[in-house]
Amino acid sequence: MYNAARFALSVVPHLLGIQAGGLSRLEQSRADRPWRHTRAGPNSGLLYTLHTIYNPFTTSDYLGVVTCNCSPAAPLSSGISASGVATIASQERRQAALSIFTVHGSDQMISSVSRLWSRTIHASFPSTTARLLSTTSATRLAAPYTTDMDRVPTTERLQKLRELMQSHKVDIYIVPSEDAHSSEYIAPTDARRAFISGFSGSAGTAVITLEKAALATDGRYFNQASKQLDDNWTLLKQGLQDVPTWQEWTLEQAEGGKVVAVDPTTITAPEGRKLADKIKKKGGKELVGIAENLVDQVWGSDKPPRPNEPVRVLGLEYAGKKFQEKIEDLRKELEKKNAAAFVVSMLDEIAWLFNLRGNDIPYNPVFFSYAVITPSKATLYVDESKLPENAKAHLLGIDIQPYQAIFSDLVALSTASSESTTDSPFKKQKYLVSTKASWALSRALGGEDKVEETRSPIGDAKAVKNETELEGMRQCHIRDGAALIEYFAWLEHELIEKKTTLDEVAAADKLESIRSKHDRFVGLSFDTISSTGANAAVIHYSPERGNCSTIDPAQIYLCDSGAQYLDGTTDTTRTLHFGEPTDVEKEAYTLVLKGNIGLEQAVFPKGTSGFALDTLARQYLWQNGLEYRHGTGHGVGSFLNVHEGPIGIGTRVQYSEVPLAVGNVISDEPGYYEDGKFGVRIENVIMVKEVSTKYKFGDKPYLGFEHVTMVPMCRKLILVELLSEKEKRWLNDYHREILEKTGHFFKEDDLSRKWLERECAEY
Ligand SMILES: [Mn+2]
Repeated sequence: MYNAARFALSVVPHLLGIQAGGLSRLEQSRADRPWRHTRAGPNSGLLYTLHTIYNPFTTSDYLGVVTCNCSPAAPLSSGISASGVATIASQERRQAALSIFTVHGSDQMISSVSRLWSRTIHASFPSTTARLLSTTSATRLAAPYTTDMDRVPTTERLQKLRELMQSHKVDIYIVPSEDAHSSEYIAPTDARRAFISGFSGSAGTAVITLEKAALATDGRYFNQASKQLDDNWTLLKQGLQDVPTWQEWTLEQAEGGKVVAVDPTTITAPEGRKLADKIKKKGGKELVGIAENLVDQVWGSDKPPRPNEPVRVLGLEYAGKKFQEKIEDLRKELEKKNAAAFVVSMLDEIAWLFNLRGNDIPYNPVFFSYAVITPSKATLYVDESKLPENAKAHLLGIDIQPYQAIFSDLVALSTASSESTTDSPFKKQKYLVSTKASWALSRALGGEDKVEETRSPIGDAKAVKNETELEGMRQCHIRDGAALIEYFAWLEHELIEKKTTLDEVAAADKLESIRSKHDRFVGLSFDTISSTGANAAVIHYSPERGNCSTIDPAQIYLCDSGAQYLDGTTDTTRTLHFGEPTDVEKEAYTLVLKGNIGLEQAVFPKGTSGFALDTLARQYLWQNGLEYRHGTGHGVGSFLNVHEGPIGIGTRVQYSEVPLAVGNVISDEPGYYEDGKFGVRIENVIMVKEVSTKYKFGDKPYLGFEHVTMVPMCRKLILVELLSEKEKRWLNDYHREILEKTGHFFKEDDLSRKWLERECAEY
């Protein structure tokens, strides 16, 4: 059990004045207790709801559920009494604290309870966002969750920021969304753009001048941003005609010799260079990097601390290759490039390289760190307090330095090499960094002359999975498939037989609880897309608790979800219908399915890239004048990030630069979307393997794919007459394989077994 959470379990009831007699024992098993279904006690007075949900990613062991029945009204410290239910739950990676209780007292008393709770929760789950969701009347108990779309007052924050800008002689300050590692997801402590602007969406850039403030975001977030931004902000709707990009807006503001500043850890070196050039060309003075983040200073003591979650060793039974060998391979790359060192900045690359996994960022099992690999030395920059004894033993021979020491060390390293004599072999050598490394790292190394930006050799090596990783992928997809089968069977039964009203989030919660019962489950690999009807047409739809739709059994339901297991990462999309689909829906689904099968059945010579294969997934849609506006596939990590480069299937130029290779794991996810009506996507994870062909022109290997996802296609949505004989055979074989591999999970589960057998029946 994870200590901080144990603290919470003991201290929260205490703070609330709840008697220990009301505490149930900790569940020992990984039970899927429906912790969100807490019931409130007698309703009188005000109902105060504090709902803390975050840290979907803690690797701490399951904590169980504690229910505190605090009725009749128990006295609280300052004369406030409360009755109701307080619950704290933690699944391996998803923790939550939820309390619904009636508080008798004044507004002031209630706000003091609120503060108490927030502080307690914060102290216990450092990477948890505790917030008061609503203070409302008891009659609203039926809908205890309110939305997270409130307007955030930023006047005071902006004023403080502008004072700091003036003291640094800065006219314009840029606040990107990124953390120091170009992570796709960030920890709450790095959510500076959200703090300063009030806009909490995942993508956007804030630009603050001494008089104005602008927030740029894309079409996914126009609605949310306009609700959350207060009057201090101009919303720059990116992608709309006549709306400047944030860069253009910054350049306009910088005219007349203004100084623009940014925290150089939050922007990549190429981006920093580009922007600096433009500022000078367009009449601004310069772009400066200020090492101390100004927003952090405004945020002050309210800023969540940097997560300090323990790092775990990923055993050889999962990693398949010793980290010492991976470092040796990397050194061969250094030698080829005549480089002095590789400075590793991407968190998933460090986790992969050292066979370690962390818990600092939602959905991504990574930990805050840097690494420097030279021909003779390997240094890992990570705070030692994160390393349990077995991790320290595992890292024997590796120099461990504090996380923040990277910058001064790089300055020292780079200075030492410039001062060495001309005959030094290091004289002409450059430091390799990935193109996604921060401007701060590049500056510490002495800038452009000293640094070579390259596609990361670690990224390339990581994308080619070894036999152990490939087998882990197969195995975790069988368990994950069983979870999805159980979920879809349950969902259909609830909606059709029991006529239960279920919203999109409640359904996603059930799916998570089913997944969490399976072996080696660690957490989700991204936020589940659970979408009904027209919502399925929103490609990046993310249902919001308390503000999402009720699943309509007469509409299409699209579910795109995935999980992290010790032996692999999953990502599966299935589109279902529980009633009578329309002809158009069936046709669209079948064309998407044909594309999915078409890509999977591709056979291609070694050297072919995902760029060249993209049309195979689109061909049947194109033949009917249809199309989808997203890529077809992305690399998938091994118990790492669900999106990983450098491979991909799509029309991005970079996909043409990296050929697919045996051992690559990639998604196959064509779709079709009709705005306002419905959406279809079918996603399997596939792995590149060598196949045998009748001939072998060019005397090179010919490659193909192996699917690992084990979830049937939706029978109701398939128009069999559109399938070729070969496709029908593929479908029958696939369904037979699913039955064989997942059947044993349902020996005592009639509901799931019957659903599975029905969906997998031969065509
Ligand atoms: Mn995907």
